[in-house]
Amino acid sequence: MNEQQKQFQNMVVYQIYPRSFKDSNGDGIGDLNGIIEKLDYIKELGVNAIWLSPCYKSPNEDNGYDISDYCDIMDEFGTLADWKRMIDEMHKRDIKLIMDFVANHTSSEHKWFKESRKSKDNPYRDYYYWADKPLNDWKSTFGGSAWQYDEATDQYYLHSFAVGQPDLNWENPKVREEMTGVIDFWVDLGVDGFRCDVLDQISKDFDSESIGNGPRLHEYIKLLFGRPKVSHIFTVGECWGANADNIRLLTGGDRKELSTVFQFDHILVGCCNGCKFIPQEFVLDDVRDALVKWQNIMQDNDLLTTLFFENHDQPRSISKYANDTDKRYESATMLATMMFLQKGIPFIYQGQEIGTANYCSDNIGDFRDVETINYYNSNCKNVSEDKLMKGINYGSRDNSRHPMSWSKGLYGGFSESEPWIPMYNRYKEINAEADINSEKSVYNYYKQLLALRKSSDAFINGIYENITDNKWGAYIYKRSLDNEEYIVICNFEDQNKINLDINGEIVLSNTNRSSVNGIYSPYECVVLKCTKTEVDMV
Ligand code: TEU
Ligand code: CA
Repeated sequence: MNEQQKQFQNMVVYQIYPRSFKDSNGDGIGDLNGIIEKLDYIKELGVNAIWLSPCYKSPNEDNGYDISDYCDIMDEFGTLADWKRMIDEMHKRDIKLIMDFVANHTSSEHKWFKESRKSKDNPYRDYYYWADKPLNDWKSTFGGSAWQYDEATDQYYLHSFAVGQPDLNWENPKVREEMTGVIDFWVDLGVDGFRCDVLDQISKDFDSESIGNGPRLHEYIKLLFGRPKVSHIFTVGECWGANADNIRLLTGGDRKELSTVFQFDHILVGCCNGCKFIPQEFVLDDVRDALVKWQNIMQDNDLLTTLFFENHDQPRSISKYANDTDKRYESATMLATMMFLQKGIPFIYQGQEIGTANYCSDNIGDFRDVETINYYNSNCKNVSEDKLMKGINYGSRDNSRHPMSWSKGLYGGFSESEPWIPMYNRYKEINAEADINSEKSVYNYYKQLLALRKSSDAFINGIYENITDNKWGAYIYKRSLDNEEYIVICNFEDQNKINLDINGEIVLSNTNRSSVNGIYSPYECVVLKCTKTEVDMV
């Protein structure tokens, strides 16, 4: 880690999916002024940075991840003037703004692509990949071939995602220049960092089986972020292809590439062959093992890592990993404790802090996500409706995209008119107002948890050590620095007997536990500040 990465360890990030966060003008769509209204709510939680999913001009085939103008704001979200007020209001509260940077593809409505598709000799032709025939059998993440036939010039173009998201050709120096220009545009306006969408896909090897990790990846990343002008910003790469071998190249303190990346091994647990719509039996021990593995890799290599369970592409964590009914509070608080006291930067996704669960519907008409709808359409002939909808309810990205529920009022206080996607179906029971005023408040627990994390450098700079040993059904780890030592004990679903030979003081618990030893109830967790740590488990 370089000095800057060490500083970034103090960040706590809250992700906003603007379309579904807060509508300020009653059109059923969240917007930038809505975000401003809720900054105090976010600040109060103990957050000091916001990752904003794309808010640029877009026809919304993929809710803003298909950008038609990188340097302007989506009409439905507001104006550049609104955006400037928003970043000012954030900075006033010492909250950093991390924008989403989509470098791999544009919208097919972007002027570059509109030009590009016109003729083979158009000056923008080489901004994208065109070929007489598909160059390989790559599949689009959203189903079907990644090559789309285009009549105008009788050629195919590459799209790793939706048909309306053509991949940019980074081999073209003009593309590289345009994209560094985009970064500079926002940095000049005061942006503090970028979350970089599928960044490891920008360099391609057409002979390889996978779309990512091409031969010029590091050169391109360095070009974007290794420049002195942007050396102060925070960058986190969405790099599905990051592994133990290349992680140091991407995030090493001397590399001038990324501050950090997201790790997905724990997210892929429970997905059959990586498919989010096909549930696979798992136990939380599998999730723990994935976390332990990456905590160790990152610590051993002195790299900065990220900590998250949720984002706008994933189902709600309590529904997938724990219990979203009678143990909802315990599940939400235990998962948070397990994740966010590890070493790395916490990322909280809107609604997670009030224990929001998955959305359930047996009607495909209630879904909006292009990935979900494509999956439904390509499987509805072969798979029974019941089974298909079960899979969709399990894994759909729309699980996390329903409007944030602020109150039990009309449309959950999100909007005064019908939202663009059905209102979250449990909003009367699960909403910010009810949660904050409840005795078992997930939000208030998050506040305590983040305050605890901030109170001791042991949680930030300290050493991480997994001490679960051979015990199943639990995750027990230690964070220590100099003379300070904390033990985090998270129990999974069963009644579990845990005995530790430790003297200490309970500094956080999601029950009213008075002794660290003994039987743990389902999803119970405890943080102990201790003096002696000889662990002896029964
Ligand atoms: O996602 C990339 C990606 O491959 C997955 O996270 C994807 O969401 C898919 O569901 C995997 O099954 C990023 C963005 O986070 C996502 O929202 C965009 O749709 C995608 O890139 C294209 O920009
Ligand atoms: Ca609106």
